[in-house]
Amino acid sequence: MKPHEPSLLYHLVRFNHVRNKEIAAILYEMGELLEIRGENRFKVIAYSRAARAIESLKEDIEDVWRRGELDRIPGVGKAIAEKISEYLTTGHIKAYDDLVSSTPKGMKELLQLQGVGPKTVALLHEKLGVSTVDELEAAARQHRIRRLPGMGPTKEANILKAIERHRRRSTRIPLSVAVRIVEHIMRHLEGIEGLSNITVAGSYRRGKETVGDIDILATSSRPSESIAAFVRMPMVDDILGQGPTKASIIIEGTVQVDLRIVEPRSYGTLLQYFTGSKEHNVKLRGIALQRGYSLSEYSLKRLDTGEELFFDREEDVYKALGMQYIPPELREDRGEIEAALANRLPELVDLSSIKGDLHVHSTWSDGVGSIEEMVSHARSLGYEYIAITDHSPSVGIAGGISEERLLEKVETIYRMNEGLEGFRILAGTEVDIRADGSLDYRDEILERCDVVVAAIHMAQSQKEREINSRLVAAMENEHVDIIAHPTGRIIGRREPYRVDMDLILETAARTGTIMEINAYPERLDLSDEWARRAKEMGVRMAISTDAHSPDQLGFMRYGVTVARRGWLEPSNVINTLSAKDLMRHLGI
Ligand code: DGT
Ligand code: CA
Ligand code: CA
Repeated sequence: MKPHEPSLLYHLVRFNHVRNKEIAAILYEMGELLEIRGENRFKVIAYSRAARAIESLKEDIEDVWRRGELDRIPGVGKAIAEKISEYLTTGHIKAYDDLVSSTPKGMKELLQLQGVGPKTVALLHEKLGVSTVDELEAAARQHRIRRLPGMGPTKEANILKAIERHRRRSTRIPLSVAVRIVEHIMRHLEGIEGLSNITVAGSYRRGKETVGDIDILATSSRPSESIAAFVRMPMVDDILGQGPTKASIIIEGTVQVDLRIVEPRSYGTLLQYFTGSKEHNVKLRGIALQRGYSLSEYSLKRLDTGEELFFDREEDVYKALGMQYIPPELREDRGEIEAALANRLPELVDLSSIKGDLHVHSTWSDGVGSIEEMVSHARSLGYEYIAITDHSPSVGIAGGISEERLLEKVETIYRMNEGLEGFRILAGTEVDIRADGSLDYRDEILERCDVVVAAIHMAQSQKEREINSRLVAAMENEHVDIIAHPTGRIIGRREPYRVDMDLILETAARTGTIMEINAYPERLDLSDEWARRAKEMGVRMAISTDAHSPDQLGFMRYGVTVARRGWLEPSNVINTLSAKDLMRHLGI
């Protein structure tokens, strides 16, 4: 992550209260640690009460301290005032440091479990000697928890569930999994009476490659009934929280979905806010302040007159701030606000501008669709062409085909094209770049193909220098048109191979080699950031699905999302060309 740049807003809103927040956080934590350790209840309460008072203090605590009035803050007694004073003078509180160092680390982690508070942690520690999540799990499995005062079989089972969730909590889900879940939920939400304007916001709407949780906004004529119907949906595993206009549920074991029922008149600002990213929002609020407005999720308020403007459409929020509408995929604070203010946002590529797919497999290698089936599905998507690019022999596990078979395939495709009207099948290959940088087919064979896609599959653990020279050698081969999945990463499973991408993109620019944005959901390779760099370096890209079945041609949407997040315009993407222009470009 790039270093955080303090924005104007940060200074205006946060600066004055930074100390207050720090101190409140420490006091809260002291209260919890004391409670875990079974300390006197009044002492525990004193800390949380003081923390709350400081949190809601209107003025800077340092000013109060300079006036010597710390103990005049309601809830702050002499002992706590001394600790605050110690903090403001020395930067730390000895009693806090001692408390932290003498509390087993695992006990603080126990507090993060849903439904487990300091009192429970203290009880578990005192009665069962539990001080880590693992020990708690063992105790629950041995049914030692249900016998404790105030516990029981249900609470014990809930603890096990909370542990499971806690363990998987950091796992973000791939966008494609989120899409499947959202589509499933949507079918149910659409049937809930009174619920309308349902939009998924958050990282999902921005099209991030992985999604932490799913944030849904909607309006409703009967909010509490809508919420009740939401938490009753059949696929709900758990309800994390439920209020009159908001609920959080767990689906498929670990995926959190939040539904917020919002006011129609603020729908535009709310959608803007909950789409994020946080970094984008922070910068946008800074711009609003510069223009004399305070932007919140409810309204845009004039600072001088206090007049409040409401927006039911998100577009109007950006308009009121004097900038172009920013597509959600760009909202990462990577220069999009500056570009929108200067009226220089890119005209992003979209699915409707895609005219074909340049990397798909058929039953000739490891695909499950015949060429005819792939073609017929491609035509149903409105495409003008498709390149059938089966594997070469080195990739034996993927059914790579011999030179003879490839030539046979090329002939077959030529014949098929003769009977086709308004569609072109390109005879291609996904040729393996071998460990020594040579290609898996001889040049005279590659020459017979319309499209040559080259890729590394084997020997991926080589040193950077070796990987670089393999890719450069492939790009320098005059028959190679496209490099597939250029970094080799598999999301959540395999890091990119060691490769100098700047060198690779420079070579692509020099040799006119097209770089692939592989749309396969586990790949998304090039990533959004590399795609943007490639664009800046003048490299053209192909968005390709690597489909191994007809329905996987539908992965194109994920590739297009990556391209949009990489600021790509149609002219940066080769498969926005018509069949005629593409063939001219490829010299067919
Ligand atoms: P995720 O769920 O980790 O993939 O990422 P997001 O972006 O969906 O984040 P999430 O679910 O925590 O919050 C949804 C949006 O709400 C986020 O994109 C922006 C907004 N938001 C949340 N917390 C804050 C905040 O502290 N400040 C600001 N300005 N916006 C926030
Ligand atoms: Ca989210
Ligand atoms: Ca959320």
